Amino acid sequence: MVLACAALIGGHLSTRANTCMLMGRLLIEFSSQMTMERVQKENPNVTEGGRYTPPDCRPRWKVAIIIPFRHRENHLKYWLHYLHPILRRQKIDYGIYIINQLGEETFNRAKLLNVGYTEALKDAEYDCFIFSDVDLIPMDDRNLYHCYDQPRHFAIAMDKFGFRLPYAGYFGGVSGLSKKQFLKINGFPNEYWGWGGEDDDIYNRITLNGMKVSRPDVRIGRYRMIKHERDKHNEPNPQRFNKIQNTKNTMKKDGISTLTYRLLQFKRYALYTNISVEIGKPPPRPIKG
Ligand code: BGN
Repeated sequence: MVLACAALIGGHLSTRANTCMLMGRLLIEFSSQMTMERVQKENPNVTEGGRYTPPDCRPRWKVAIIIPFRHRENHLKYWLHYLHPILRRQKIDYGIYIINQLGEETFNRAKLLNVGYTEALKDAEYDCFIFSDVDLIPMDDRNLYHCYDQPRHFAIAMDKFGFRLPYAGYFGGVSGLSKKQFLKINGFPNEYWGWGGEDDDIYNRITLNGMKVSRPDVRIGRYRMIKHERDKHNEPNPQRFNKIQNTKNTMKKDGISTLTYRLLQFKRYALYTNISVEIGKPPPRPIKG
């Protein structure tokens, strides 16, 4: 008989169905040198493309983990080093997808996430999508990486914000939506070029469509962010203040239904699948005159 995978019951992991292997609070540090070879040796049961299915139970969700990416190879090593073992202990059925924006045009996080959703679905029948920045590592493995009744915000207590939500409507860093929830909001906006605001737009889409964000306990949703310099070609987007006021009008005409991009490479590595895409550039700003 195949058992259902453990679920959180009243804040505690059910150990009835299968042995609970979670550890709770974890020590996360980034000072030791990390190599892909080491991470590969540590994770022999992860299969080609960064896929894993628990051998001893039947998970409720099939989870695609989508990471928007450009020039962060070092962060990716730490992310894989920490996350593969955590996800395995959580008995998640998952695949890891790195969505790499080719070229040096302005970065567009939310559009890359839409690409990740689309490409992951071409690869397997996922019904749950977790969108994670590459520099965010959960500090507690009870923060379960699957989907919930409502869109989930995972990264609610980051070290850089003093382990608190920076504001009530914050939806950045790591979030997760079921396929149904994602389609209900027409996916994510494609028109946020540069840093900021796209996560607020996604939050607006969720509430405007009658859903509510679900979150873990603040003691469990803790994260460490890998420190880094500000990225090039990802300057704060000056239009973001205006744009987040207009989600109600823009969400129907800008989203997964209008996504266009050019797929240049789809390659399975041992610990992740790498998808390199061209996603274009911001439209020219009208000249005031
Ligand atoms: C907010 C940004 C988010 C970002 C958080 C945390 C904007 C929109 C105009 C207010 N939103 O201020 O995108 O995730 O800070 O850094 O800039």
